[in-house]
Amino acid sequence: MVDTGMSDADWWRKAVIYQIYPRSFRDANGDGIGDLKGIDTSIGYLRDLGVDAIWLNPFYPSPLADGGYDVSDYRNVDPRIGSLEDFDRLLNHCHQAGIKVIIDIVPNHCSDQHPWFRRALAEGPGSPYRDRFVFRQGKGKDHSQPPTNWVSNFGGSAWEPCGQGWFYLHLFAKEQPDFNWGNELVREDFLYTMRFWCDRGVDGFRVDVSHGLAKDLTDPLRDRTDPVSQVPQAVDGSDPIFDRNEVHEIYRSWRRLFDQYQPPKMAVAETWTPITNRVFDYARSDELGAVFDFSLVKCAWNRDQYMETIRRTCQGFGSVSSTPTWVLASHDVPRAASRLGLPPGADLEAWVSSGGTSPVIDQRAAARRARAAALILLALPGSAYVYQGEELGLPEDLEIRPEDVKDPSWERSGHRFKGRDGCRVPLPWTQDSRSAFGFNRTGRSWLPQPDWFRDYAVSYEQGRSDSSLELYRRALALRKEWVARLPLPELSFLDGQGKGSDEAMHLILSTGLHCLTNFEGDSIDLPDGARVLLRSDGSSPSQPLESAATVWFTPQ
Ligand code: TEU
Ligand code: CA
Repeated sequence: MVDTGMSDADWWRKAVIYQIYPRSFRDANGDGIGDLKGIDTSIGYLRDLGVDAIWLNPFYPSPLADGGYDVSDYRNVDPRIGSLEDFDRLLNHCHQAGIKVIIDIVPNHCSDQHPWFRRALAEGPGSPYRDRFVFRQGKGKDHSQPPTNWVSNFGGSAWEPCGQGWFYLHLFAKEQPDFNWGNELVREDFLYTMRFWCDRGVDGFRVDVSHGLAKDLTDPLRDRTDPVSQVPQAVDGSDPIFDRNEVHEIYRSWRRLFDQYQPPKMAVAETWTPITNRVFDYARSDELGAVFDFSLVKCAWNRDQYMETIRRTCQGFGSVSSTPTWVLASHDVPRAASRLGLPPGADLEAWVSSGGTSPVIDQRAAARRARAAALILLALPGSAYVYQGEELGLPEDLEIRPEDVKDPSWERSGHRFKGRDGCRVPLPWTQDSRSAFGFNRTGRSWLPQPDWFRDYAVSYEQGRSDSSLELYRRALALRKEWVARLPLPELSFLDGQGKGSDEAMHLILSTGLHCLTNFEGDSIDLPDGARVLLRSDGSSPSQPLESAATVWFTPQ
């Protein structure tokens, strides 16, 4: 074992965390829905890939109005996904394999089938259950107008009428009523829920919509200046719903709970806001400790964007003594192996909704860029999140038929936005289409898989030196020595000289690793004496670096 100078508590700071969307990972019982047993049987795959941890998207009982982010019971497993015993077994097996497990906690809203909300609706105005949510009378003489202009993230008003001139608030689908975090019972119940999972042995939490919990609910409620915008409109915490100052007090109380465990539980905030330094506040050591940085997700394949992002992110995390987190893909955004084919400034949602016809991308170029980007992601100091299927170089499925779409944004946007299903299609494990490409044995699949999934199957990529899977495996193995050897290697940029330098990004870590990317330029000669560790383009070590390729090397 290499002595990293880090305590157990810091394991996540340099970890590679593999994101599992349970319904789409692997289906053990063949009902077409991925399950915990399916994950359990794939631990060997995860270990061979070399990940340090997995993050499980919600697996709780849910009517699935939003892929499980509408939770009806926070302390249980959806029977379609497994049971608490299955969970304990999976956790145990992961730990035996040296893999940590973090789970998703969804505190901004629950399902409208959650017992509290059902009672709030059934008992009507005056019920104490109503105060756990956000009920208000509508505006206008007959109270038929929504209380404010707030808009749901999936389109339409954020207020749903529920009889007698009353409305309830839902920042997402109408089946996802928002909690009132001003209510003490809500606060206590979440602490109880997190204790429940901590005691079972989970290693940490990913906190959904972390910037939304604290709202300004003083009456009369205030309209927002730009209601459609789903990011905070103020940099001083004065937006009525997003990124308010009071939210941090909630996370300080969570940290006190997490620190009662040895090692303390980690937590990572999901905070979609434009990068102002306020994002990093969620990562303070007396709060969640980490926050996702989504800026790489937002970068087009462009050197200046990558360089600026990496600089800013490293500085931002430094300012709160946390460590950077890096994300290229998730269950919410189109897959890198397609998205990176888009020109800078392209509208992702419109492109997905056009079925990938406007604009049409060069899939080969996009795939090449995704491999080059993966080697950037995995060279960066801090923790890296890898979404399931990215290691296969899986493209976005842009051909999902309207009748198959599950994402609630499709209906709520009046069929304008197709949404996020294209990155949630069940994974291909083998080339056998009769078994849903090895997703299960029956061939059933809750989202249809396209025929071309065959070319990205695990069984096909395994052992092929030019495959994306083998690139990830080698990168993860090398990362342990060349990135994760130090708690947080220092990163600097080398100014390029000579041909190709305008389009090159040259990173150097204090471990001695050089990571050189040619974005779009002329080919670049590698420095004399460079010892090549890995190349994203599969060319032989000493060959010049063509565009859309990354090489890892050391100078001797
Ligand atoms: O996402 C929060 C969120 O704000 C996203 O809707 C985000 O703005 C969008 O996807 C960016 O493209 C989280 C979950 O990750 C998402 O899957 C859920 O739908 C949402 O919360 C509601 O729980
Ligand atoms: Ca199943």
